[in-house]
Amino acid sequence: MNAKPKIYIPRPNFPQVIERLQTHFDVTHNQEDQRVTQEHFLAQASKADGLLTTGSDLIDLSLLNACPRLKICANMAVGFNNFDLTSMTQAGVLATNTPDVLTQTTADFGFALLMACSRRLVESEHYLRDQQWKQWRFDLLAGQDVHGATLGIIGMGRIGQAVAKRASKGFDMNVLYHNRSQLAPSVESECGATWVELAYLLAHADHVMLVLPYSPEAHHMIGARELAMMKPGAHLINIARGGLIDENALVNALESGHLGGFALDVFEGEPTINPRLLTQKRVVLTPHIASSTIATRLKMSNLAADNLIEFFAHHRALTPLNPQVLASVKAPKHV
Ligand code: 8YV
Repeated sequence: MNAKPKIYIPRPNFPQVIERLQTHFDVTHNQEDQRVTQEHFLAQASKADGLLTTGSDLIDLSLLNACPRLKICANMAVGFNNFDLTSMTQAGVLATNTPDVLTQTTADFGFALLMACSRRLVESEHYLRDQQWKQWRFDLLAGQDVHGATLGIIGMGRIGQAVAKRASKGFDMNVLYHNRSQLAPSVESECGATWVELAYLLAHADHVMLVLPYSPEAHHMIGARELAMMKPGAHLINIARGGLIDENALVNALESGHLGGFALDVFEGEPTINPRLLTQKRVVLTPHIASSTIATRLKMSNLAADNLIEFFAHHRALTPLNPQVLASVKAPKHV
């Protein structure tokens, strides 16, 4: 009888999912709320047949070279910019992600950030807790309306579309979007959204939300130039990836009074935060939790686990990113 395949899970995960994986695999996992060192990660990964990764576990050529027995990386994330997909495909390593299951939860959170920053929710709460509230004032912590305003969505995949529906149907917003490809007219009308050039979107939106995947080409796609093109007083919300925004230019745009505020769930060097962000008032900063409800994170975890189980049992996957690997390599021996 073949030994069970070895799976390494470098970050805490649902005990019930780990138990499920343990019935199929020899599992090594880290349940500490402390990121393992890169040396430890490499040492464990090099002994593994499969990894259950998160969006911040880098799978690049040097890791692949150090891990010749690795056959699959199941990302517990829809985004996969942590994967060097070309090198993984060349090395015959299957990559999978967790699309769909997090769409609505993530769109809810994008909306929560939009509401929170345009209505100065966090700042108001601090004001009250700091006992600064003296009396009713006509302009006390006055914000910007969300209903009826123009929302510009950059990136119009599943999550962007879910945000657009909330905005157009629930908040009567005028929704503009920019995406590499224009959606089919039927989908556009379902979302109540209109495709425009990026420059037009930046110049006309009261609130701009980033919902596009990160790629090196999109690095700092929102920099000083783009921020200057935004409407005075506009808000910027990022639920995609930190590297899309030049954070120093963003703080400059707020400090100059040009931007009304911003809300970020993702950061360029996360979990390390640019200290200039932390001193700003009209901002909302959250620790990459847009998909974090127990129900949704459990679905993500189970989908990643299902990809591992299906791969080792039947040489297939539910949500493969490089399915050509399945066609070109031999079935794993551990069936
Ligand atoms: C993940 C995300 O929680 O799915 C994504 O791409 O950004 C989040 O939902 C995060 O990447 C950890 O894997």
